[in-house]
Amino acid sequence: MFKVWRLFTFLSTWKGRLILFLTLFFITITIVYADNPAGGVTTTGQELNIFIETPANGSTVNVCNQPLTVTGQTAIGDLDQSANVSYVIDVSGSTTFVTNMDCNGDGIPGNAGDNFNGDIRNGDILDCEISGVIALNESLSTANAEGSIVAFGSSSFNADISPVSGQQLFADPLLADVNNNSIPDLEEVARSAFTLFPNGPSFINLFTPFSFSTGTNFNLALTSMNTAFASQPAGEINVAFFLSDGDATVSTGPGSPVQQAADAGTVVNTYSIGNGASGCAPSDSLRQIADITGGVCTEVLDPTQLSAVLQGTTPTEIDWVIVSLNGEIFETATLNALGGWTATFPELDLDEQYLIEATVRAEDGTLVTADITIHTDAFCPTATPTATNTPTPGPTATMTHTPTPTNTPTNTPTPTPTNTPTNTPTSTPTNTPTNTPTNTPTNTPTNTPTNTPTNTPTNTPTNTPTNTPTNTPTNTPTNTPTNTPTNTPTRTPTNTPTNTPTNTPTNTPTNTPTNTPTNTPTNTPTNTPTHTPTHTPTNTVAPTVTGTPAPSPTPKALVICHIPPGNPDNAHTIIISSSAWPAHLAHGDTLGECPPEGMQPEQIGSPSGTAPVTSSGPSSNWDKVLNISAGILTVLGLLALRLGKRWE
Ligand SMILES: [Ca+2]
Ligand SMILES: [Ca+2]
Ligand SMILES: [Ca+2]
Ligand SMILES: [Ca+2]
Repeated sequence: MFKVWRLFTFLSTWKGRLILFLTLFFITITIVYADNPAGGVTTTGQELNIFIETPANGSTVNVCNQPLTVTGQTAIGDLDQSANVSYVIDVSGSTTFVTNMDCNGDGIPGNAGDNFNGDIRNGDILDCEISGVIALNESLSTANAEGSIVAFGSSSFNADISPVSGQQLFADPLLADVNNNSIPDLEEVARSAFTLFPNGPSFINLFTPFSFSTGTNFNLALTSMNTAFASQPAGEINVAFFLSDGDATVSTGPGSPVQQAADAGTVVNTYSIGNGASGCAPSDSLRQIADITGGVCTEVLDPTQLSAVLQGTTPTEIDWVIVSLNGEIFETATLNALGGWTATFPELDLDEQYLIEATVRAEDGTLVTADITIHTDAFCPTATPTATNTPTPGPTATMTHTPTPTNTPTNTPTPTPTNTPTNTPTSTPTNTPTNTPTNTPTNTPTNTPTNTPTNTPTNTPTNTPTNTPTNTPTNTPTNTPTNTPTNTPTRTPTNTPTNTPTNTPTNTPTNTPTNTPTNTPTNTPTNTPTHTPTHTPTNTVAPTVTGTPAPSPTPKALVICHIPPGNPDNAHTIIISSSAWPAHLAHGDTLGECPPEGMQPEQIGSPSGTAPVTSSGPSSNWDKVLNISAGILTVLGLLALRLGKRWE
C-alpha cells in the first residue's frame, strides 16, 4: 500500500503526469502501428511469417552519417525453428586442376590470400569452394542454426567439427570457436581439406584426420549428409549446400540416398562448378538431387563467383522480401537460405518518424507485411571541442606527500538535480566525418532490362578485298634425268640349288575327271598275238559212231531203241532226229530197233551206220503202226537223198 501511495503522489506532480502521458502515447503508437511479427497462410495452407528484428519498434535510431540497416527473418512455418546446415564439399583430384583464381575476391588472382587450405596451390577450385563455405557460414550466422561438413571423393566423410575429443558432427552455433583461436571451428575444418595433385588421396586434417580416395560419388556423399541430419532432433529445418566440380550418376529409386533426404524433409541446393561438372539440365545428376529434395541447382561456371552465389541462395518457396520507409522508399532485401534478410537505406532525415514495412511474397503470390515505427535522432552528437590555446605549463614541483582522505562522506547530496538541460547546442559541428562507410551494398539489381536495342547497324561493310593473289609459281622443274643405266648385270648365279624338296604330297586328289575322251583311237594294233594256246582240251567224247559221217547239216531221222532210265523192261523202238541222238546215247539208248522180247540190246550186234528199217517184231498194234510209218518215212528219206545228189 505504501508503494501505491507513493505512485499516486508521484503522478500528482506535473512530471508524473508528463511521464504518464508519454507512456500512454507510445503504447498507443505501438498498438496502432506495430504488426510485428506478422503471419498469414499460403494457398497451400502453409504458415507464412515475417519479423522485423532490428531496429526495435518505437526506438530512436542514430542515422547520423550512417545508413539505416533493417534486418529480420521470414519463414514458411515457424520463425523460431532451429536449422541444421550441411556443407557438402567435393575434394576430388579435379579440384586442383585450375589454379591462380581470385578466390578471395580481392581483385588479385592467385595471391597468397587465395590459398585457403595452405597447400602449394593458390586459388584452385578447392580453394574457391572453401572460400564460399566460409563466407556462406558467416552470412547465415545470425540464424538459430548449427553447421556440419561432409567431404567426399570416391568415398565420403562426416568431418569432426569440434576440437572436443570424439567426433562432433555439428558446430553450434555456426561460428562456434571452442578452442578460442578466433577462427570459427567450422572454418578451420573447411580449411584443412586438401587433395594431392592429381590423383589424391584427399584429406580432412581437422579435428579428426581422415583420408579418402579421389573420384566422385554423389550417392555416398548424400548418405553421409543424411547421417549428419539424422543425428539432429526431428522437425528441424535441414538445408544442404552440395558443391561439386565433377559428375556422377545418382540413384533416384525408392530407398536411394536422395529419396531418403527428401523423405526427411532435407532441402539440397546443388552447385555445378566449372565446365567439367554435371551441369543443371533436367537430366543432370546435380539437378535431379535438387529437384527431388526441393532445392535449386545452380551452375557456377566461374568458381570465383561461388561465394556470392552461395550467399544469394534463397528459400525455394519464398520469392522476395521488400522493405519500405513511409511507403515511399523501397529496397529489395537480401535474403539468405535460412530466411534471414537485410535491407539498407543510405540516408534518413534527422528527427523524423518512419514507418518501416517489410513485405514477404511466397512463390504462390501470398503477401504478408510486418511493420514498426521508429524515430531518428534529433541531431548528431556534438563535435568534441578542439582546444585553441596551448595549455600553460603546470607546476613543476613533484608532490612528495600523497594526501589520504580520512573522512568518508556519509551524507547524500540533496536535492537530486531535476532540471533537464534545455539549452540546445548552438554551434554546428564543423568537422567532416572521416569514416568511409564500410558496408558495401549487397543488393544485386533484379530488374532485367526491358528495352531491346532498336538501332540496327546501318553501316554495311563496303570494302571488298581487291587483292587477288597475282603470283603464280613460274618455276617448272627443268631437269630431266639424262642418265640411262648402261651396266648390264654381269654376275650369273653360280650356285646350284642343293636342297631337294623333302615334302611328299600327301593329299590324294579327290576330283574325278568328268570329261569323257571324245577321240577315237585311230591306231590299229599291229601286233599279232604270239601266244599260242597250249592247253589241250581233255574232255574227249569218245565217238561211238564209226563210219562215214552223214552229210551235214540236214538232220536225219534215226531209229533207236529207247531204254527209259530206271525202267529197262520198257525198252521200245522210236524214230528221233539225229540232233537228239547224243542225249539218248547218254542214258543208254541204242541205234536200231529194240531186240525182240527176251534178248538184250547188245545181242543185236554193233551199231553200223544207218540201221536198216525192218518190219520185224512190232510189240503192239500201235508200235506196228509206228513201225510201218517209220518204214515209209525211211524209204521216202532215202529217195530224197538220192534225188538231192542227182540235182547237185
Ligand atoms: Ca586473390
Ligand atoms: Ca590451395
Ligand atoms: Ca572433435
Ligand atoms: Ca576455432
